[in-house]
Amino acid sequence: MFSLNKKELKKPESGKSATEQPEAAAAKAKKEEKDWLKDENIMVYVMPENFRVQKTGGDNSKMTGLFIIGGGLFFFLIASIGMYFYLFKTKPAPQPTAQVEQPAVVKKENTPTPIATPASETSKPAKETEPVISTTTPTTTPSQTPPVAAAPATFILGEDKDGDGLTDKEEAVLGADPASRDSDKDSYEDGQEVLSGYDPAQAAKKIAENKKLGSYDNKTYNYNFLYPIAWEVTKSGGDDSITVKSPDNQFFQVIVQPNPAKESILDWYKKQFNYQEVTAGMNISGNEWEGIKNKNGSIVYLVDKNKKYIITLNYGTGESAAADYLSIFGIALRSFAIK
Ligand SMILES: [Ca+2]
Ligand SMILES: [Ca+2]
Repeated sequence: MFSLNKKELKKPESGKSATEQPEAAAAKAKKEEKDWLKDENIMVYVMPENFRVQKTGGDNSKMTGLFIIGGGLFFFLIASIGMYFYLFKTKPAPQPTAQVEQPAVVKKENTPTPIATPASETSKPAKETEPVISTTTPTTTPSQTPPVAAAPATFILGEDKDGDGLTDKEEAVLGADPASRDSDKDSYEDGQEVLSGYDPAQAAKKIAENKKLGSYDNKTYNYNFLYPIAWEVTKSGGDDSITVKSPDNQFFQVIVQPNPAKESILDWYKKQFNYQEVTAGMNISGNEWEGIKNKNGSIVYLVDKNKKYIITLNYGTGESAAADYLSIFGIALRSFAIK
């Protein structure tokens, strides 16, 4: 490019000095060329530089302004982000705390669960009022599960004039003396004799020998127990459910139901009544059976040795407010035997 320019610029010069000596002309041309080159260099070099300086100078001030604006914007942006994080990031922070409060609400729901534990403690009174087989209808058809109803935690015992542990009515049933604590004069009190398996009406005789008691035998389920022979025995639903009723409509019931899972009486009882604990005093055992009794001894759930059946024995006072035959029920229970 330069060489082309040189040639182009050289031509008019050489044209002008066509009359001059070729050498001098050449030298002059060379000098001119140099000058021109100088000029050209200056021109070429300086002009853009000035240009650039001016431009860059203008750009600098512009850039500074822009930089200030940009910086301001940047600062504003940072400040905005800061504000955002302060306002909204601290807000989501309360949100987690609100979520922490939600578990606190769950804790509040858990506090009802402790309330539910008092509720299970309120089921303790239900534990006191143990499920009882209906006391008013002794002739109900037996179902798989014995019909249950609330029973008083403690019975009001019938009158016991001589205070020997047997009610006047029980003494009458057994042929003992309601006015004597030791009816057969063998030095043992009537109530104690019954509890020990002895006849309070006959000295040195077992309770099974009492003339007013007989054995009820259930052929289907192979169990037997002592009961007052003067009382009426009725069956309802075959041999599954039998009722032994006193003349004044108090009664015992013996209800048999299958135990397909072959559960122990403890497992069955817990499942049946949702009881968390069975205290040692509730355990009872007899001839070929294990059972659980309620507090006042008016209900016993028992299982036979082979865990084939669950048998429920219960005593109901019927329409009577007083329990006149709890010791007679005790005789039946203690004598209850599975063959
Ligand atoms: Ca008595
Ligand atoms: Ca005696």
